[in-house]
Amino acid sequence: MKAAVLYEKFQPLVIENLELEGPKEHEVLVKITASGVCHSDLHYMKGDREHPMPVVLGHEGAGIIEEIGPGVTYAQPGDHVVLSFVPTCGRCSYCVKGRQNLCEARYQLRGNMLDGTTRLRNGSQEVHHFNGLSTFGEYAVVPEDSLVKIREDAPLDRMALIGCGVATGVGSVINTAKVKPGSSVVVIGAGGVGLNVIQGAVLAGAEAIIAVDIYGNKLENALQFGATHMVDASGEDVLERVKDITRGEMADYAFEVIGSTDAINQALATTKRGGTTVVVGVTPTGAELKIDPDFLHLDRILMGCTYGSCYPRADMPMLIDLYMARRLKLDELISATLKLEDINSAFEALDQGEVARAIIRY
Ligand code: PAD
Ligand code: ZN
Repeated sequence: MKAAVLYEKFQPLVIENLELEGPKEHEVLVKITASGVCHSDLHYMKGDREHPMPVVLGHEGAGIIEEIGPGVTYAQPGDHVVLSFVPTCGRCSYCVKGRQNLCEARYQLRGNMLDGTTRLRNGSQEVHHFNGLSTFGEYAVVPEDSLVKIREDAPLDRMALIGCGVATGVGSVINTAKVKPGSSVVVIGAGGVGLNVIQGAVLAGAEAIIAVDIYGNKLENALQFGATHMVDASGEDVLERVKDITRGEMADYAFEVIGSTDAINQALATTKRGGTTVVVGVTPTGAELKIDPDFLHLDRILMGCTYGSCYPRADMPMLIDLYMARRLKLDELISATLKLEDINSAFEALDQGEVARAIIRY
């Protein structure tokens, strides 16, 4: 099957014909229909984060089950699925206490399947999986526990976005921060995930939703997704603008959706006493955050967030129902649809701030 392989950081992806071994116990073979191009993949290409290589990246995907391995009971060939970049085992202490996004299984993957081996190879060379998914290939072998079955009338290309950007962005508002109606919310970084934080804030009934970005096109997108105010961080004083908009109080919540320690500090500074800052962006390994503890002393909360604190099998079908009921925007998120062969230009466009979300359609 055709797949995009990352051999080394700072190098473009290479389209290869890889061998994909069939599914083993509790694994399935999925025909990928579409995959979103997320900044988390780009972090590995740019060396911000390390991963065993070579690797087939891609963690925001949807598809159709082609074949099931021994012992699989959750799904059948023909089922439509969104892929979760965290497998949820249902048995570890995190899963049983409702913290499925933190499941132990996630930390067993380490670039392989859950049994510690890989199904991907290029001739004699082993190729690694990414988050147990590797959606930048025509097919993927994934753990049964990474599957989320979805309704069949939902368009499978758009469903890919549910697998990361939507679940993360909307979830960070609803599950992580639990934003209350009438709140003021600052969203720093209006990209693929940030736009979903914005629409999550709309769903939560936020009163003011202040989008902050450095590109005019991103801010225009933000308005379309429900932002009430936009702040151009390339030319405006973000703190002064938030102060004005919130009548001097500053915001109840701030979300950092870039992956920059400067932006985390900026997010913290935009919150009022008792306010909450949520770090959604993924910072480079080894980054250090410097904050004045006095600031936190005033009942401020600083939170991390992985995968929108979601339970994929409960939250993703719910998000899809909202989309089908026209209460959630997905079509507008997709600003480019490309073939796998053009994946490097999708990453360039993401890096240059030209797209909300690009998807690869197979
Ligand atoms: P993106 O590139 O689509 O969005 C980032 C946005 O930030 C862009 O619109 C940029 O223009 C904007 N930006 C850059 N610098 C600044 C600045 N100084 N001030 C204001 N805006 C700026 O990326 P994305 O939305 O795909 O991902 C965003 C981050 O979220 C990234 O770090 C990614 O790895 C992380 C992420 N986290 C999770 C999670 O589980 N926590 C999941 C998915 C993505
Ligand atoms: Zn992602």
